[in-house]
Amino acid sequence: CMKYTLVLVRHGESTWNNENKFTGWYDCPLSEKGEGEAREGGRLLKEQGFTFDKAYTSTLKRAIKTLWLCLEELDLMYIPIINNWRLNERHYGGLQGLNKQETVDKHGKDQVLIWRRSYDIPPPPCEESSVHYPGNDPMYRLVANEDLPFTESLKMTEERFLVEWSAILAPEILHGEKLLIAAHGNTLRALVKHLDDISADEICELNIPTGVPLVYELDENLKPIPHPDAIAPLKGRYLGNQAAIKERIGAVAAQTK
Ligand code: DG2
Repeated sequence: CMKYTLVLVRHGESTWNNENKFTGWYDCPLSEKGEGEAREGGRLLKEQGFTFDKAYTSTLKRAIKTLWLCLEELDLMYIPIINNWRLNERHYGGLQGLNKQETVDKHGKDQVLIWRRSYDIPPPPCEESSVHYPGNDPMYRLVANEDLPFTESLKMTEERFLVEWSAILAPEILHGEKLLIAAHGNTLRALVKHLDDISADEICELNIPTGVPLVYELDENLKPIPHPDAIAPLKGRYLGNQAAIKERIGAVAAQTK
């Protein structure tokens, strides 16, 4: 039987999503369209009667703002928000700031697909002197140096996210707290890979749309209970118009043609 509800949301469209640039840990804001998507996500949750006790997000403003807009629509601005770098997007290394389509033109579609979607092959690293190296950003002043990435594969992202998941989030869910997680395309791919037990091969095909709440019902072992509206290999369901959501999933895949 259904025991716990967990809701995940990828931030709304960011300015760099809109410009089709590899973003990773770069801290760009939401685009105007992205703010609208975030509000719409909050409205859907409100409409369907969801409520939350606590929210988790990254240290990046596109996810934080998405959470704020969702909570405003839900009239839940009072709940505690925890910001943690372990929920940050996968670090895109030396690709951060490059245009995705131009990178395809230069390195070929297959190579770029490996960088975007393979499980354990990281993109090329950034330089230590680069603005993209988190060691040069005061935001990460208190994070141990050995935790700061020069680049990350999905596997590395999963490992550092699961530290926080296992130590903090999973116990809170088991304790009965209703959590809302606002994060990123690849951190959410990492989390659902873990929850839904998706293989390294299958995860390459999985794209997550911006601003759409993804609802999981979990059993007493935090295993997802398959929902009839779930789009395989996910067991959780997206809220909203299913045809429109499928189109938006396709648009994420089509960022590199
Ligand atoms: C995108 C995901 O991250 O890009 O880093 O460019 O979710 O924060 O917009 P997000 C980025 P892809 O892995 O889909 O290329």
